Amino acid sequence: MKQMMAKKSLQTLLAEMDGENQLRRCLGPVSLTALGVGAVIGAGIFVATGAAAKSVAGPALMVSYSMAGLICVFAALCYAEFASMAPVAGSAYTYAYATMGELVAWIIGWDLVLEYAVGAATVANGWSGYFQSVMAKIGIHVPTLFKTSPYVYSVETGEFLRTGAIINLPAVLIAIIVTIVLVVGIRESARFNATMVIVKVAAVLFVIMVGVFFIRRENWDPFAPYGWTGLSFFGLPVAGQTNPKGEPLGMLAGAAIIFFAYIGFDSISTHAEEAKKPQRDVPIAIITSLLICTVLYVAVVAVLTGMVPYQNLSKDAGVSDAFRQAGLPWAEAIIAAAGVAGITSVMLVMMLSAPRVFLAMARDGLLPTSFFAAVHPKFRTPWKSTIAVGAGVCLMAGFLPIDSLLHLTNIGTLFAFVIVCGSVLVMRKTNPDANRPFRCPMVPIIPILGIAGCLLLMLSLPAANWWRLFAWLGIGMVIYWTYSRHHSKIGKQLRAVKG
Ligand code: ALA
Repeated sequence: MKQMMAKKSLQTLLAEMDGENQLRRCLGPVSLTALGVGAVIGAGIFVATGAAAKSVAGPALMVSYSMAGLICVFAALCYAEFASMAPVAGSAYTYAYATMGELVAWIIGWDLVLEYAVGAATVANGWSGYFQSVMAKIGIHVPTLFKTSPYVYSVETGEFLRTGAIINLPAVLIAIIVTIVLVVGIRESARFNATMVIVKVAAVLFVIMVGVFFIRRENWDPFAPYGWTGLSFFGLPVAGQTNPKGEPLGMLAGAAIIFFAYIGFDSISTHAEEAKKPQRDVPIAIITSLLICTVLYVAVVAVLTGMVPYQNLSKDAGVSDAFRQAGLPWAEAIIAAAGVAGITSVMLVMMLSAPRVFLAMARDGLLPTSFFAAVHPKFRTPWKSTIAVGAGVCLMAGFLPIDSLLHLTNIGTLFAFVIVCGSVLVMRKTNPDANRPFRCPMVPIIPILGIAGCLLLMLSLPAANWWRLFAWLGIGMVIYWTYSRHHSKIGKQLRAVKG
C-alpha cells in the first residue's frame, strides 16, 4: 500500500532533470506555439469534422468545437501550472508520480500510451483517406481490397458493415515509414515542423477565405438537427437523441468526437526542458495555440456546413470534398495535398511521444529497462519501443475502423486530463509553498470545471469505449501487479529502508 502511494518528490524530479543529458534551451514563445499548433491541427479537423457534422451534430458542430475548446482551456491551465513547476519531460505521467503516487502514475502512463498509439492509428487512417483522394486526382486508385479496414461502423444503423477490403494498406505503409524515420532519428526538427505548420495553417486559412464566398445560409437551417445534448450513462440514454444502437447524437456528442482535433496541445509541456523561459513561455504557448486552433476550427466548420448541406458531407475527406461539391476541384487538390502533409506531422509527434512515455516508465523501473529504455547505439533513439509502438499502430490502422479508434483515443485522453486537473488540486494541498511561476487562476473552480467538462464529454461517447478503456487499464493492472510493483525503483528503496 505504501508503495502504491509512494510519490516522487519535486526535488527528485528537478534533480533528475539536472542530472540527465541537458537539452538545449532554445525555444521561445513563438516556436513553442508553433509546436503546439503543429501537434494539434490534423486528422481531427480534416477528417473527423465531416463525419461528425454529417451524422452526429449537424451545423451545431460549430458550438461543439467551441465547447470542446473551452474544456481544453481549463485542462490546459492545469497543464501549464504543472509544466511551470516541474519543467521536465514525461508530461502527465510525471505529474501524477509527484502528486498521486506510483499506482496512479502507472495508470496514467499506461493511458498515455493508449492516447498516443491509438491516436497515431486514427491519424494514419485519416491520412489514408486524404492520400487516396489526392491520388484519385491524378487517376491512381488503390484497389478495393486495400482501401480501408475490413469493417466500418455505420452511425445511422449502429452496425459494423463489411467493406469488401481486407486491410487499409496506405495507413499501414505510412505507419511503417514514420516508424523507420523515428528509429533512424530524423527527429522532427524545428524547421520541418515550422514548414508543416505554415502549410497546414495556410490550408486552413485558404478553406476559410475561399469557402466563405460559397456559404449558403439555408444550409445552416436546421442548425441543430440532432439536438443540443447527446448524453448517455454507460449506454443508457440520459438526454437527447440516439442512433438505432442507442449511441448519443447531438451537439454534446459531437463535442466528444471532435475533441480529438484538440489533442496534442499537451505535448508542449513535454518540451518544457527545451524552453528558454519555461515558466513564462510554456503556459503562454499552451493557451495561445489552443485559442488559435479554436478560432480556426469554428470558422472551418461554419464554412463547411454553409457550403454543403450537412447530410452530403464526406466521411473520409470532409474538408477537401466540400470544395469538390462546390465545383472547385482545383481547391480540393490543394487542400487534400496540404492535408496529407499536415496529418503526417501529427502522426510523427504522436509516434514520437508513445515510446518517450515508455522510456520514462522504464527509467523508474516500472517496465523492463532492457527493452523499453534501450537506446540504439548508432541512432541514439529508443528503437525497440519505437518499433513495438509502430507494430501496434500498423495492426490497429490496418484493421480497425477509424471511428472506433478515434473514440478510444478521446476517452483515454479525457481521462488523462481529469487526472492532471485533479493533480493540481492535490498539489495545492500537499505542496502549498512550492514555487509556481504560473498559477492556474481561480483554483479550485477551473480544475473542477476541467474535471466536470472532461467527464461530461466521456459520458457523451458511446458506452463501448468505457469498456474498452477499462479493458486496457485492466491489462495495465495485471502488468503492474506482476512486474512493475516488484521492479519499481521507489519500491526497492522502500524495501531497502524497511529491511
Ligand atoms: N489533434 C490531432 C489531430 O487532429 C490529433 O490529428
